[in-house]
Amino acid sequence: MQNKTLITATFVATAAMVLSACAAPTAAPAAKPAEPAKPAAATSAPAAPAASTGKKLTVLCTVTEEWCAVQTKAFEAKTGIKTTFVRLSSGEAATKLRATKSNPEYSVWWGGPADGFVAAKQDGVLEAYKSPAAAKISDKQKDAEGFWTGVYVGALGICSNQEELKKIGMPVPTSWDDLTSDKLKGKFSIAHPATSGTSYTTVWTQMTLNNFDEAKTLAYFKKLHPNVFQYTKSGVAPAQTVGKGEAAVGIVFSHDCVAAIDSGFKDLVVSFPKEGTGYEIGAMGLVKGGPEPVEAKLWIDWALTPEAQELGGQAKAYQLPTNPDAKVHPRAVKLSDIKLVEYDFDKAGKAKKDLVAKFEEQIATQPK
Ligand code: S7P
Repeated sequence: MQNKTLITATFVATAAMVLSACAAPTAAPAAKPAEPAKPAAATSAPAAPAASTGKKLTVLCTVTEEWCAVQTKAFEAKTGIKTTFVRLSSGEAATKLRATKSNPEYSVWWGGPADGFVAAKQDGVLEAYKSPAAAKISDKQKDAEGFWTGVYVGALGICSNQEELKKIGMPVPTSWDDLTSDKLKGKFSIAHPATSGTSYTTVWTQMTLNNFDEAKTLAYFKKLHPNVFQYTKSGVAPAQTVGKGEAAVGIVFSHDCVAAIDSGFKDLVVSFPKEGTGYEIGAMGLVKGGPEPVEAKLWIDWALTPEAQELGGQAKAYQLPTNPDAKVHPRAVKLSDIKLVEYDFDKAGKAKKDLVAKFEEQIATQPK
């Protein structure tokens, strides 16, 4: 059930949608991708493990620290497996997995856009595991060979600080072009695609909008570059930067801007580019040769249950669940309300290494 009193969704003149702290989604639908879970029938039987192996598990975790903590604590309570996590952004996690390929430190990688998992599969750091619980997940939201399985879905949005926009005399941006406005010089926040899966989703969204023309895509980021206040490592960070007024506008997954609003940054507002926006399937995968394979498989089984997928709200993580039996949080942004690009995760993942290298060469090196 959507709580219609919490999130604003107003169509502005340009037909892009704006969300802020005060009212409810009312927007008309646009393009539809793999629409994830519907509000739940609360009765599905979880495929979660009942007994403890008496062992431990360290999760390589790419969602927010807060959500990693909620999820690992719940898994430990459910299974008795002592569960800790290390939080790394998508690009950093992939680098870590490649660097430790001959002696892996982690057994499961949980969270972050699926294209990062496609790239990791190519790098040979993941192992196929088709969880019985994955039968519930749409074929569009999992790898056919079982190298990754989707756990949540969310769309990129523009996160703006209304007070900062007033100071520079700019309305809430509603297009990708608006982000290149001179008024935003030094006032735009974005993560770097080498470290951040969110940022790579932005790069691939531009690739899609530019008909897979790399030169045009990189030209867009060159034009945007003078506006960039700072390339952050993590994809979530721009919501904080903009919330604090250090920048006026940022690009993040829209749920991260909604979470920032709920954390007290009340001047923030979410809008969506009228040309269409990109989205993620947040995924997980078994690490090849990891030290805790039994526990890692139990994690994957459990993470696909409605019980596990409904925990995000406790950490202000409002992504849409992939299990159709899981309840959708009232603060979640429905994909049917937004115009989305046709995002090809496989193609995006396979192009990632090359495209990120070109971004580093031609636009900016990654933050240290
Ligand atoms: O949990 C919030 C969330 O935005 O974090 C992931 C995001 O890509 C962060 O990782 P990066 O630092 O690599 O960008 C998303 O998958 C997720 O929705």
